[in-house]
Amino acid sequence: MQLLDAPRQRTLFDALPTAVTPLRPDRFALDAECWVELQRSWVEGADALLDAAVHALPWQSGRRPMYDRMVDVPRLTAFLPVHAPVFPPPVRAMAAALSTRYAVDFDTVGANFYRSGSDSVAWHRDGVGRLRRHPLIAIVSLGGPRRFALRALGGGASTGFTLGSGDLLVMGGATQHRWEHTVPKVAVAAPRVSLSFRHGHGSGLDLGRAE
Ligand SMILES: O=C(O)CCC(=O)C(=O)O
Repeated sequence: MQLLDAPRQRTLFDALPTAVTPLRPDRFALDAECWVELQRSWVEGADALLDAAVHALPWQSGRRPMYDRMVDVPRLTAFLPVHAPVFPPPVRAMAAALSTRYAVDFDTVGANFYRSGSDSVAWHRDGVGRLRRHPLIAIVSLGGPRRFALRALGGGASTGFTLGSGDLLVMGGATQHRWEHTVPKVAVAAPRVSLSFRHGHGSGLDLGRAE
């Protein structure tokens, strides 16, 4: 689904009051080799970026098999290289700051658009975890607050955070091998977009995602 044409995209992004603040996240150990880092309000002006992203990104709606029928993937998605012209300077500034801190080249962005509380992403590990020993995944949350939960592979109790607009969450260590994450459905939620920065993909965007 392409919501707006290119000139309109530029107009929206040109006026953005969005900026990243210094990167000083807090670290939370999930176990001896898996961790999450969190920085609240890393991005200033995140709600303006939400509006621009909702209107300008090339959102796609997916379908997937479930038992004997096809169902809609419960959110819209867009996968782009970080240098795609559709992204405004603040998104490239996020990638640059993350790449400097974590010493990897965050070169792609997977965006998810949760239109309401009915949209979600099921428990999954990112496919990149199968390709790399210790992949880093940095998620910037824009818009309405949503729970981001993690649990050890195989189930059991979950932990997590409610992510607000502008918050940054980074998963690292062996998390994509040993932990799953989800954004569950809720009764009511304001629109939210997440930007997941990944490294080492170039233009290859086959991330083996669960729905
Ligand atoms: O929207 C989020 O915070 C999670 C996104 C996610 O799990 C993913 O992109 O793999």
